[in-house]
Amino acid sequence: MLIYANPRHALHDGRHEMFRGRLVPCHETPARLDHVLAELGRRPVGELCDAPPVPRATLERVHAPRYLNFLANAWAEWVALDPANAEVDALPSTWPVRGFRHDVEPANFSARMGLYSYDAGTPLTAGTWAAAEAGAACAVAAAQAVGRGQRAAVALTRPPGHHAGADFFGGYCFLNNAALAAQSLRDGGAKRVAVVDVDYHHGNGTQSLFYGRSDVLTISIHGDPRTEYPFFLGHADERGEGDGFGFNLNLPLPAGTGFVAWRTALMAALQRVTDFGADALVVALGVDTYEGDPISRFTLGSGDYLQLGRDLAAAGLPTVFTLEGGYAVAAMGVNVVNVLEGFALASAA
Ligand code: OKP
Ligand code: ZN
Repeated sequence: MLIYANPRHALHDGRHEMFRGRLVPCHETPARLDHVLAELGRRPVGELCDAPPVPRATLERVHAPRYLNFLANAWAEWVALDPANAEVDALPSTWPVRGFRHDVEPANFSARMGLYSYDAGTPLTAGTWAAAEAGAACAVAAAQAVGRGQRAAVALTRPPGHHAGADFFGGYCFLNNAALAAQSLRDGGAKRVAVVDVDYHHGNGTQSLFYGRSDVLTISIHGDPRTEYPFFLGHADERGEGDGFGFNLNLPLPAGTGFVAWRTALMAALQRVTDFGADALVVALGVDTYEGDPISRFTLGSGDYLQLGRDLAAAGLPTVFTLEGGYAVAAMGVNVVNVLEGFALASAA
């Protein structure tokens, strides 16, 4: 198993997210990945590798050029508004909802923050673009390694990616690493790619990117959006559109769901992957399904992640992992490495 760890992840270090009318400390912190790296030091389940830079054209396979331009320049524009902004995170506060136009890009910076986002929980900071771009490079490198014949590769990165769409950020995500991996696998010759998103939150960005396509099957197991973030997508009746009809599967589960019921959903997901005839699998790996997660409400235990790894390996496919959520920071290392170790041991057997 090859592991591409984002060397620039800590450059994205948000101070605050908006929560119930207050700015509260960010849940999505550099310490999360540091704990995974520390646990990998204790249990080296794979080989650490460096990713080459990702070409702009590769990012444009998934993301809109004007969105990429905005992200790459946003911090400089924010500080140009007022030098004092260098000490403040940029957060959006106005959004073009139903009836507003999306085709005209405003000149106003705050307006563009709103055009290219969907929540106020995702601060843009001095190092956001550098961290996200280097993370995307890890996802693409992992996909290319698998395309060359590696059984598995990991993009060990943050910020996460599965909430980011073609031209929007949100849910702590800027560039959709899982989608970039899936598209890179396709561009490398895989005919059919499946994305299985096991993060607690629905992978709305990934779903939206492939919703009209039959070559990339998207599946997400997540907290029911009637009560759980991201609220406005992720229902079971979202099955795809046009050519993509039948190639999106949502498996929402109620808050409070434990591993037995969760694993039943996982088995349904993996059966669908098999029926689809996938050549490769992308796992959007969030461990915010953990019982101790501060913002999520499933009750998986640390040992359950070993079984998740074994179950994913049993699908028998070349597999790319991208790191998504997980906010019980101290348990994060054990939980993520358990998945990878379970996978590695089962795929070697
Ligand atoms: C990202 B990932 C109000 C709640 C907003 C956003 C959760 C993003 C989860 N602050 N929470 O899927 O783990
Ligand atoms: Zn999540």
